[in-house]
Amino acid sequence: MSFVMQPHLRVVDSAPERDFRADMHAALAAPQRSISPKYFYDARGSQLFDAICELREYYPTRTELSLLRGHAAEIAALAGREAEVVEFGAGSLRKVRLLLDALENPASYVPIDISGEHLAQAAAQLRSDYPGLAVHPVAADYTQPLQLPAGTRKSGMRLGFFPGSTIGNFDPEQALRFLRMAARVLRGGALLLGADLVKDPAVLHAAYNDEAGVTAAFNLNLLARANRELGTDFDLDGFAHGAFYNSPQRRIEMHLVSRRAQRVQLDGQTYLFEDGETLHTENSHKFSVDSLRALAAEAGFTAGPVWTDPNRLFSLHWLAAPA
Ligand code: AVJ
Repeated sequence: MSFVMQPHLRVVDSAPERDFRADMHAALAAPQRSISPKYFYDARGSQLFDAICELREYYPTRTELSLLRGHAAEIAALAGREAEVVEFGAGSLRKVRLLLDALENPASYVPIDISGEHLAQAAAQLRSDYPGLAVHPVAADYTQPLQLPAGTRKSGMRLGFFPGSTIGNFDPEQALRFLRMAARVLRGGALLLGADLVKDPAVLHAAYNDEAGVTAAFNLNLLARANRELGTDFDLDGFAHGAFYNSPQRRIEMHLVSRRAQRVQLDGQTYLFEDGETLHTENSHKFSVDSLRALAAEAGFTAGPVWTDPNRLFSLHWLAAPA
C-alpha cells in the first residue's frame, strides 16, 4: 500500500502490517526483546493514549498546552507572518490549533504522519476549521530522510512543530539524526519542540503507573493488537505492565513482563518466555533544558528562548534552523 497525497511527492511503500510482523519476529527472536513504541498506536491504542493525556498523574500534555497558551504571543512574534507549519506526527490537533490560532495569517499546514488514515482525518478537520489555510498532508515516516512538497510556502518561515516530548522515544543517536533531518527540512526557519524534563523519580513513576491502569492497558494493547493483526496467541493475563525510571539513562522504560514461563506462537514459530522475562516496549527519555539545547546545537540549530512551567515539569524550545 502506498499513499500519494501530493502529485509531486513520492512516498515509499510503508506496508505497516508487514513491518509489524517482521519487527515482532525480530523482537521475539532477540535475547533482550524489544519492539518500537510506534506499534502502540492502532485505533484502540490511540484512544488509550488520549485517555492517558487526561490522567491526573500524566502532567506532560496539560503542562505543554498551558505553555503554548501562555507564550502564544511570543511564539507568534518569533514566527512572523504567513508561516508554514510542518508538524512531525499528526497526533495533537489540540496543540497545533493553539499554534495556528496564535500565528498571524499562517499560510499552510503540513502534517507528516506514517498513518494515512490519521492524516486524512487531521487534514479534513483543519481544512474545515481554517478555510484560509492550505493543508498539505504528507504520508511518510519522519524518522527517514524526507522531502516536502515544494511551492507550498509563501513569504513566511517554515516552522517545525514537534510537541509532546515524542523526541524522548528516540535514543540519543536517533534523536540527533532526527534533529539533523529537521534542520535540513526547516532550513532558515525554526523548530518548536516540546521536551519532558528530568524530575523527582516518584513523579515520573506515577505518570507511567497511573492508579486507574490506563497506561497498563495501553502497554498491554500491543499484545492484543499482535493477536488481532498477526495471529499471535499472547495470553493477555500472562503479562503484566512494568514501568520504571532508569535513572542513569534518564528514561522511563516500559516493559511487558511475563508472569510465568510460557510459549507464544507466531507464524508457526514458538517463542519461550521465562518467568519475569520482558518485552521492552518503550523508552521515554527525559531532558534537562541544557541537555536538550546542547543536542539541538549539535544538530546545527541555534537554541533560542525556552519556556518552562513554575514546577519545571516540561519545556518548550524555540530552535532556529541553520540557513
Ligand atoms: C507520546 C512518547 C511522549 O513517552 O510520555 C505515555 C507515550 N507512554 N505513557 C510518553 C506514553 C506511556 C508518551 N509519548
